[in-house]
Amino acid sequence: MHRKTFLKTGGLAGLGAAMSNQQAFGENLTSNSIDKLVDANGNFVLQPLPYNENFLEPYMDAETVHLHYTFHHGGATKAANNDLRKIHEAMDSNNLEVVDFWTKKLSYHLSSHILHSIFWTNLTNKKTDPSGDLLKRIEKDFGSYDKLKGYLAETSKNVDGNGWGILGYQPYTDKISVLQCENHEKLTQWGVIPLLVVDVWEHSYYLKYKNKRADFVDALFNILNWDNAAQRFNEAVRLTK
Ligand code: MN3
Repeated sequence: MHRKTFLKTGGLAGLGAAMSNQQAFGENLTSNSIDKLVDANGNFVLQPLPYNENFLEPYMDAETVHLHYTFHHGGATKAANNDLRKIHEAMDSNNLEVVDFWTKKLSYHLSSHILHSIFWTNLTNKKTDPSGDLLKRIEKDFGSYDKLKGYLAETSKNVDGNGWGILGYQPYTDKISVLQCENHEKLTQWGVIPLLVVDVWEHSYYLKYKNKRADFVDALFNILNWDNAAQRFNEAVRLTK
């Protein structure tokens, strides 16, 4: 790439990153308000980060964001496309011998793509608290925000191995639930729509927090975007009523 082109591209990228988190989140939604994770051809796509890589400093360092977004989330997105292609190839050639393997892989990689896409929009560079209908629902289902916070933090800190702490809306019971997800796809409840997700894979914190996962989870509460979670809650309720 010519230096001039590079500078121009870099400038445009900088401009894009200056958008507010809320704007970028809105632009990544389709008309029915579900995060847009595929292109017009049905291929999984990595949406741009809604901010600069250093936006979450000092709680989440720029290098971690760069590696996490580019190689872990980006890698899962590419792999999910490959898994789907392998499934279609197996069906086209009428050879279903290993189709279960690719189906399992797709569950893992697509779940990673979904959770990471939500994760980036769940973060911001200032302290926020739950508000509106989400706050009312937290108080109804968990007693108070402090109680939920303790529950979500403890659940996230204690995931066995790599995984996620998840606050989600369960439309079958019309309640919000906390899940302790292993890898990206295990220990779910069918139907739960994630509202706020805490990535406790080692790649999420090891550069800055080393082995102190609990410190990372506590720090993350300083940059959780509860406005985004509240917006997701409203949409989840609206879509499933
Ligand atoms: Mn991750």
